[in-house]
Amino acid sequence: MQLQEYINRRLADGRIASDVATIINHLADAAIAITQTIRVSGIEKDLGAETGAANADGDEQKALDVMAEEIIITHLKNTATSHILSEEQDAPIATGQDGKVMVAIDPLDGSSNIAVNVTVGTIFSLMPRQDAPVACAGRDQLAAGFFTYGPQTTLIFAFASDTAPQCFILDERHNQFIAMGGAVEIPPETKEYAINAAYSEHWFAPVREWMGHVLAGHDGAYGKPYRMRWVGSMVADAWRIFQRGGVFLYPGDNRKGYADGRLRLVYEANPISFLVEKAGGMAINGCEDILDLQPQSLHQRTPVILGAKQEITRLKALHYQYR
Ligand code: AHM
Ligand code: MG
Repeated sequence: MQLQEYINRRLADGRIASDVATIINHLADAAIAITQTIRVSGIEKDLGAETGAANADGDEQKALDVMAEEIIITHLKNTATSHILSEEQDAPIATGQDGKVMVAIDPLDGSSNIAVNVTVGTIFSLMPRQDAPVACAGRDQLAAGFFTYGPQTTLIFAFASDTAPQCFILDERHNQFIAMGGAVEIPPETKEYAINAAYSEHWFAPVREWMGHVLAGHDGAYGKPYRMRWVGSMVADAWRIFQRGGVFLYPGDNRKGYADGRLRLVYEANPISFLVEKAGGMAINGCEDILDLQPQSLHQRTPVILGAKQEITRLKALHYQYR
């Protein structure tokens, strides 16, 4: 089934509003344009080249960060999007449309992987328009999802009324997203984890203790050996978890400026946590569910610990223990 038909069916059964449907369709068109940019422009241009500018979080902007953001803004301008909140911008972009929806985007997640031809992606979150463009709590998102640009371009998203996310794959012969079969469900148990262990000397006690049990394998408290995977693009690590389970951690640590980790609540943690809960997993910052956090600022960071229920329950208990 094509994405368009899938969305039309949702519209027909009254489960989504037409402005939300249009925005998802335009985001899909933007992702097709970004895919083409990656496939073709990369031949003549270094997509991973630094532009010399930095984004709102102080990260160096790459050529593709800027191109992806421009493409998305162009595609959203003629929808019911009142404001675009971009990870790359200090302030919300008013589109001039009198719409009821705000869209938060991480135009290109995994920027550091552009130069090495590793999967990157676009994350999006649709929120009800607020008087001032302040982001809502994750639980109040209208829809959320992400695209990955890897060997294949894929999409996973869910509307608020959905009980599970739906996955699509881009047929590049016809520029159509086609639904992938099967329910997206994160199994409660796993033997696979993703964390950047290079920061282990800086971790706080709960993550340290959990990792100790994990690394002890058969002899550890969890009694099984684990595998480790870390792509360095959250979208790629998350996509893997939606396909075959696992857990992902970007916890806070005691490096300067990393008490709340690296990932942004509004642009990264909320949309992916929204999908994780719908897929039967859990997403926490330590003691709280990410979706319950009330954003205090657009660029605030949050520790992110998500995926298989059994492991996240263990991690939550450890965070309570050391609180
Ligand atoms: P970005 O949006 O600027 O690409 O940053 C977010 C990325 C995530 O995709 C990834 O999980 C993380 O940063 C990797 O950070 P680190 O290099 O510290 O492991
Ligand atoms: Mg990102």
